[in-house]
Amino acid sequence: MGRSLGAEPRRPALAPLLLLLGLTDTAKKNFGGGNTAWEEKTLSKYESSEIRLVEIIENLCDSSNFECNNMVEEHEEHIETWWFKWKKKYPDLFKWFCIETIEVCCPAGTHGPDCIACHGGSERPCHGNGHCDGDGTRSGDGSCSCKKEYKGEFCLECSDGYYNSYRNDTHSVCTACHDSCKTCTGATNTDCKDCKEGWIRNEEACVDVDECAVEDSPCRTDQYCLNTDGSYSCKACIYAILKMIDLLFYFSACDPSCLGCTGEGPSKCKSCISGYEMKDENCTDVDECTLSEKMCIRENEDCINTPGAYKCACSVGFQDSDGVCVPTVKAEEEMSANASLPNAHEDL
Ligand SMILES: [Ca+2]
Repeated sequence: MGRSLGAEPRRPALAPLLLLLGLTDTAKKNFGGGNTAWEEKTLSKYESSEIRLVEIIENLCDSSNFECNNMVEEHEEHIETWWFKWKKKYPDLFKWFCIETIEVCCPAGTHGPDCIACHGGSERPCHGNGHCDGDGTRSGDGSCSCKKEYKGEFCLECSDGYYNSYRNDTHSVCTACHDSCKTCTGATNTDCKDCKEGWIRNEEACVDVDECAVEDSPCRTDQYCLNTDGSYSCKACIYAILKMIDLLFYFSACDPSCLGCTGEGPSKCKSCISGYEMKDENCTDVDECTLSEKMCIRENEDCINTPGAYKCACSVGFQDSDGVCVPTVKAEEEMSANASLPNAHEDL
């Protein structure tokens, strides 16, 4: 006699089972009409059928679990015995087969040849905060590998960086400390026992170290220092804006005239390299040629301002000859030509 089924709620589950039996068409026909008697008959037959047994054996292990599949294959006759003889008395196949008959498994929370309790007890091995070595098998030593928040033989204590937010004899909950604490007794930065690197203790709490506030910036001169909680970073002074709109590219940079900067962009120079001066918060080229002190002192030479510097060069019509500006050959010719002409204006 098969078990009777609660027809209504179990009906949808019948479809895949009947498919297995190759009764798809019949199933469809009968499901619509709700032929319950037919269903029950088919199902009870199926429940104790060899097809069902094969299906159970096939699904006992994960297909990728080689060891488990091997074991099942090796002990297939046991399972058959259970199916035809012990199923009613011992409905839990896993328990009957793996734990009691072939003695490969142990009940959850126990381990070793005699299935003894894991550390912390079989009810909640490792107090629920770790994994018991050999849990559910005939091997292992029952010791605990704690989750990262926990430590100790029984996973009741908190790791560094965590504190007990709840604790009694059997339960322990460890919660992360504030970012600034290496170890702590509570959740905020006033509960730190030790500060983490990058943080320093003032009277009551661990506070961020401002690495950028020091005279000597930890960054290169073409970078500025950006303080962050627990650390700092060095950012490039130069910044670029790439605009793909209208295929225009804008490139803007903290000018090479910057000697260190306090932020991104050309207006954030700390000071200027020589040849530049700070004007309206920008490093601007100094026009040496307009300074009251004359830069180019030779005769017949001009001062030419350049970005960050200046040049002295012979005036038009003159050329450099051993450090002296002398009239060019062409100019000389013109001059002599002029000299040889009768002076038309002399009489005026
Ligand atoms: Ca910092």
